[in-house]
Amino acid sequence: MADKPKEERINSADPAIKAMCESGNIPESTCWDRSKKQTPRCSFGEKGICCRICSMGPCRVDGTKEKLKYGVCGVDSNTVAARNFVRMIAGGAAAHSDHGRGVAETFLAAAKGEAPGYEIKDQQKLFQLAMDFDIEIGDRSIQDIAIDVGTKGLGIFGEQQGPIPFLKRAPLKRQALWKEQGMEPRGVDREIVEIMHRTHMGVDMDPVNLMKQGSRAALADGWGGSMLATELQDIMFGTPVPQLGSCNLGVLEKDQVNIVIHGHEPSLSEIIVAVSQDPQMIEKAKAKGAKGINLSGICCTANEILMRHGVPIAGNFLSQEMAIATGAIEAMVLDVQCIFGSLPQVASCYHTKIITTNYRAKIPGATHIEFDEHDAVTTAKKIVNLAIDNFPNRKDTHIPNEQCDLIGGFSHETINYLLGGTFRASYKPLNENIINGRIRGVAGVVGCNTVKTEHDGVHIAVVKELIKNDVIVLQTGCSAIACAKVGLMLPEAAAEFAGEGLAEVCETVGIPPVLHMGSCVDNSRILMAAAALVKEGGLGDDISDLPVVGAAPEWMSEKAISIGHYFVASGVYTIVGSTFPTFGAPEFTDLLFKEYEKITGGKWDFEKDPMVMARKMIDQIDIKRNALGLDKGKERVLFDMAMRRELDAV
Ligand code: NFS
Repeated sequence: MADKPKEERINSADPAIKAMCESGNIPESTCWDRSKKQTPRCSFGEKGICCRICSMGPCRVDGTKEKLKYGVCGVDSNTVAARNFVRMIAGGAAAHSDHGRGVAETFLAAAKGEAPGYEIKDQQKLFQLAMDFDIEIGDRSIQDIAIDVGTKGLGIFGEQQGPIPFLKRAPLKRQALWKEQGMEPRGVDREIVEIMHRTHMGVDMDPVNLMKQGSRAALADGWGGSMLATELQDIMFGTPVPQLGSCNLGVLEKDQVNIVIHGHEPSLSEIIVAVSQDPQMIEKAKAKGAKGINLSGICCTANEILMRHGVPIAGNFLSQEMAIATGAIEAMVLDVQCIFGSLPQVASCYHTKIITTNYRAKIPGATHIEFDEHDAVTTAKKIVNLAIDNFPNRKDTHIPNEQCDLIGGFSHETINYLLGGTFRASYKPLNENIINGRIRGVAGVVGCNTVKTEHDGVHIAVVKELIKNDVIVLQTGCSAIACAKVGLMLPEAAAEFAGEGLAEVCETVGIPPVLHMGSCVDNSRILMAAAALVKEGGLGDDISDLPVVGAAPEWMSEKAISIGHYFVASGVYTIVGSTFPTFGAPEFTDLLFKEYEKITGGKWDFEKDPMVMARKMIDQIDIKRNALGLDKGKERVLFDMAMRRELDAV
């Protein structure tokens, strides 16, 4: 046990975690404790200039020190940092895309009638995707169309030639730029393999060339693997629509069987949602002394089931160990990604069962109940039964009261409908409000939590500052959960926190100033929103013309690097906090922070201080507004009859 008082060990702005710290009910060892034990960290590793690609190393390569200027094979720090960075992109793109592939496999099995429990919920979107894929619709059956869409979708991951079909969704100018720059991706599998090849010892040593490949892989993630995951999930599970949910550890119920789903793929959790509402299961829970079954989620699986079912969110990435310390969770069900290896160890002090479900993700000490999409209901029943049977083993519980309501479910389609109306869905009102300056710009604030900054604190501070300055914020991932915990995703937040212009628009439409757009693969929804803004007109003819910026203030995962880079490669200024993995290589960092803007119109940036980060984002928005001539303000012109006639003549 650390000698500091428990409450000082944990650096979090989360109101529920603060309450737990005050009452002293926190695990013996947490990620914050382990992080402290890891200090001081190797600065070469932190700055991206440690190379362990071959066994002649590891080499610490530092251009500022004569002795360490080159690795054994002769590469310098810029090559080392570039190779490490594109490998991070490969890791992140692989995680998103393998998730997408899993969904595509379930989708195809469902279409063939081989996966009971799944169905086609959004036919409209199925038709849309069929058109994107040049699949005939005619009077063919839904099943036949779905089989073709699933087969084509699955094939895209391994597409050898490219470009992948969704690139066509980007503005024409952007497509031309990618072509000209040699950045049009083929299937994501091929792009990732090529990264691993090029970064093998003795292959690609040119940072610019390496980054071209990094861009291709990131784009294959954003406009490929991730977008496919989002689209197929929407077709199978329903495209999200706004609905009320609640968020934070207070959603756990003292007198019910608590099942927490944690991870990223919604295929199993969708079925668990249904099974946990089965009257027989509820009866069984009652027979064990509980009043019912309460389902909640952590990380992006939580975002997925919130968006589609209003299932409450228990917390984000850094809440996972704390959730177990409430003593109120019968089963924590894991699928893939962002799961702490410590969970079985933390759970061993409580009665919580840690259940892994994916063949790709097993943890020593956890119970493994493998998910099979062909028999998902059986898997889900096993899990729910195990949780119910565990209820009598519960000892003292310490559930904090803190929870907050939120509105989730703002898909790209919803924004379209909400702003334009169901029968004239359009981004026009958003564009017009950006043009007239009520809305200054749009910021995507996304990504993880990290122990290196105050948990949630940076997200909240950045987002509050942005909306105060009339920037509407689109969110996904753990960043969305951070802001939901403090009420920023409620329509009332507009009056309380937003600037006058943004508040006016939000109040007119009835939306919060901060919109929850889903999980991290759903960052593809933000790409779609950006493309729609360009298409609507009046804001330039490419994504890089838009007053749109991106940020991942508390990033930690390789997925965040892949996302960040597909935004940069799509033309968006993207800023991150906490740390940046190339600082030991100034020239390579310059390529990402400066030169890239000349190549793609987007660039990376870094800032730890949330106020400065928000200011930099607003400045970027203003630069774009000025370039579009919006700084002069659009005069309101009252059209007389002659002017109208002139318009009609055009
Ligand atoms: Ni995104 Fe979502 Fe959270 Fe970060 Fe992890 S859960 S996929 S990687 S930590 S936002």
